[in-house]
Amino acid sequence: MDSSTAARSSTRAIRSACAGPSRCASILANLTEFDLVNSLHLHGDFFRYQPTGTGDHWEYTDTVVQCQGQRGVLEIEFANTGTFMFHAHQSEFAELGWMGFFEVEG
Ligand SMILES: [Cu+2]
Repeated sequence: MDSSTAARSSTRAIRSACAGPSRCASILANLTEFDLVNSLHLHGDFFRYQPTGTGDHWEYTDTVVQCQGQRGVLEIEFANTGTFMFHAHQSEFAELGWMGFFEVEG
């Protein structure tokens, strides 16, 4: 899979269907085969990120960069309702459509 393949499956809105109305946790993994590095950037809020999903180290950020096969746990606790864009932070991937939206409902 490359970024354009990943993009085709990522342009849909993701509704917050997690435990609370504004908190989402998921595994973020770079499973692209031909792109050495990929990233995720969130607009309008920050999130907690735990590299590899192990240990006690958490980052508080709005951007994560992952090499091939890298993964981590991502927790977003939205402070507000609304539509929040996320996209790859490489312009060429975003231009291919690697972007989507979290629809956060109250
Ligand atoms: Cu942006």
